[in-house]
Amino acid sequence: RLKVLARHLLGGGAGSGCPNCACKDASKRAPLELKFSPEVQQALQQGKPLVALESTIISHGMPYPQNLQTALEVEEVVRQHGAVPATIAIIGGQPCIGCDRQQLEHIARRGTAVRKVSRRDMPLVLGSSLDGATTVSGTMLLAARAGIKVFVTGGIGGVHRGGHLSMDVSADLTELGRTPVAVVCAGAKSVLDIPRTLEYLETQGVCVAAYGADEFPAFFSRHSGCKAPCRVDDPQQAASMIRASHELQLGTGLLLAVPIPEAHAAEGAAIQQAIQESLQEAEQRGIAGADVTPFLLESIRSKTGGASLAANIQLVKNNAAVGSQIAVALAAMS
Ligand code: PSU
Ligand code: MN
Repeated sequence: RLKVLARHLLGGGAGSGCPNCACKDASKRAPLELKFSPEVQQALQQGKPLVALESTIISHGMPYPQNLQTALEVEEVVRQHGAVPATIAIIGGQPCIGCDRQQLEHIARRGTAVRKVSRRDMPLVLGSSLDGATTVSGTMLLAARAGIKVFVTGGIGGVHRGGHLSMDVSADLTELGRTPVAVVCAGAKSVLDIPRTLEYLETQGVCVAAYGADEFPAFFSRHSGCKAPCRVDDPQQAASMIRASHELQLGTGLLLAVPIPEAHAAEGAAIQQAIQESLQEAEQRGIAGADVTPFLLESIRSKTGGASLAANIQLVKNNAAVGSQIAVALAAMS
C-alpha cells in the first residue's frame, strides 16, 4: 500500500495508469469494457479469422432499409469466406464488438440521429453513455483494442478538396498512422483530393497497396490517375505484409485498396458528374466539418437515382470477400 501511495506521489507524468491521479499504477486503470457478441468472443478464443466492419457506413452512408440489408449481407459474405464478422458500434456508451440484428436495426433506423464517432468523439460518447456509429478511425481503434487485425469498409475519408487550406483532413488518415489495423477499402472517393490523401498517408507512415492493380482506385471508379505506392496480387501476399508490420511493431495500419469490380464501375461517368455538382452545392450551402461526407454521399445518391448506392453496395461486398480471404490467410500464418 505504501509503495502504491509512493508511486502515486512520485509517479508523475501522464499515460495509461491510475485514473485518479498521474501515477502509472496499471492495477488502478479504469477497465475499458468491450462488449463482445457471443460469435466474436468464441472466434477470439479459438483464434478464428475475424473481420471488423464499421457502423457509420450504416447510419450515415446509406438510407434505410438498404443500409440494414447491406450490413446483414456483408456479414454473410464474411461468413461465407470462412471468417467471423464483427460490426463495431457504441450502444449506450458501451463499445460493441459484434452487433446482433436488433442493434444493427437500431443504428440503421435511427440513421444520422446516431452520432458519427471518430477518435475525437470517444470521450463524449463513452463518458455520457450515448449511442455512436463508428467511422473508419473509430472502428480501427476499437478493433485494435479487441485484437482484430483486419477491417473491411467501402471508402475511407481523406484530404478534402481545398483541404490544404481548410485543413479538413479526415481523422481516418491519422488513425491509419497510429493504429495497427489493416483497412480493406475501394480507395477514396473523387470528392476528395486523392493525390494529397496519398501524400498525407506517406507522411503518416502508412503502407498503401492497390489490390490486383497498379493504380490507386477511386471508389466508384477503378481509376484515380494516381499510381499506388505498391501492389499486392493475392490474400497471402497481403497477409504477409500485415504480419511483417506486426512483427516490426510499426504501430501503423495498412491500407489495401481494392478496385470496384468492372461490372459495377459502368455508371462511373454519370456518378462523376453528380460528384462535381454535389461538391459545388456543399460549398454554396456552407456545409462543413463532419457533415461534409454524409452530405456528399446523400447528394450523389439522389442525383444518380440510386445508381451510386447500387455500386456502393456491390463494392463493399467485394471488399468483404477480399478482406475475409486476407483474414483467413493471416490466421493460417500465426
Ligand atoms: N466514405 C464512404 N462512405 C462512408 C464514409 C466515407 O464512401 O460511409 C464514412 C466512413 O465512416 C469514414 C467517414 O470513416 O465517412 C469519414 O468522414 P470524415 O470525412 O468526416 O472524416
Ligand atoms: Mn472532416
